[in-house]
Amino acid sequence: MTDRIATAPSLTALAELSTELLGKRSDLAQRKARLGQLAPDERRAEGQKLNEERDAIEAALAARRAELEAAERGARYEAERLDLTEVIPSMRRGHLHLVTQAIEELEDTFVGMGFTVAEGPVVETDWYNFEALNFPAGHPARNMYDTLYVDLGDAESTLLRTHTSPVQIRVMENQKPPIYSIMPGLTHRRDTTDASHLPNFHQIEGLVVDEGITFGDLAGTLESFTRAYFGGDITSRLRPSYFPFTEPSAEYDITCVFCKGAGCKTCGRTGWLELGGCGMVHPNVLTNVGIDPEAWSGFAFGFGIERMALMRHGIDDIRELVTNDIRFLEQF
Ligand code: FA5
Repeated sequence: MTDRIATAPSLTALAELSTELLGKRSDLAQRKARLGQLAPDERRAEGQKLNEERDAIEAALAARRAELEAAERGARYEAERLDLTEVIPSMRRGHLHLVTQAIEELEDTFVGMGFTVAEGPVVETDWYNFEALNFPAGHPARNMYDTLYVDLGDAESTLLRTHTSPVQIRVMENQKPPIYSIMPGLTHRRDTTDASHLPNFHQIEGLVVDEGITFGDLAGTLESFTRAYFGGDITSRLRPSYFPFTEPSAEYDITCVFCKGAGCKTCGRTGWLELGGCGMVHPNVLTNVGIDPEAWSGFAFGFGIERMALMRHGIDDIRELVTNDIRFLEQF
């Protein structure tokens, strides 16, 4: 009997056992009911025995109840325990996107070379994006830009700027030379996405207008920039090209960062990678903004920021920059 009490697994089981052993239908209760039928001597003896048995059962129940209650309390304390020494890691902070980092680093590099930073609108008029830059209506060079037009005003009068060169015009309208400015920002073209093209990308424009500026100043500035931004083992070269707003015009190439000039698949075995265009500001452009081309001369350049970020970090697919896979972004 007392064994069953001592091994009762829970307080509920113990309560059931207590009813079974002491309740109205228990053996004890039935024996008590039969006491009246016994002779007086037997009744006393049996009565005493019943009392002793009941006391023993109650004592065993009380002992087991105390044990079970203590165990239950212990389990609850354990479950509710607060570990005040636990170190909760602080909230994980994100960081700037690789393209934003590139914009900031480019700005820092050029500011360190004496340039100021200017900005212009992303939605532009035909005048700023083309006309003032010496692309008259119907000029074939307009086809170099797969333009996205905005449904506003006359047909094809408002557009998403295809390059940052319109900001050159805005800077020259607002400021007299000498001008040493860079103009980073978002640009759009109806280009199909592939490993080196996005329809939405960033460019950084550069503009210098001062007395006696020559092509040598352009080449020297770009070479200094190349070494400052890409590091000492990367150099630059200029190749003849054409833009309506610069004359002469050139393409700006840097040593292929993947093969260091030896020639590989990415650079088409040439050892060079093209980053953007540049040239001497065309006299017509200076005239369009009221600057006398006989008194002032200047150079301009415009580079793709995503492509520079790819080259700086040796990434071979521009789409990585917009897929936003956290495992990629966390590396930079
Ligand atoms: C221009 O946009 C001229 N405005 C550059 C310029 C400025 C020339 C000042 C002379 C003076 P281009 O179309 O080549 O040129 O574009 C310049 C750079 O932008 C390219 O070399 C490339 O790095 C980047 N770029 C162009 N299209 C894309 C694109 N779809 N996706 C990513 N980058 C692009």
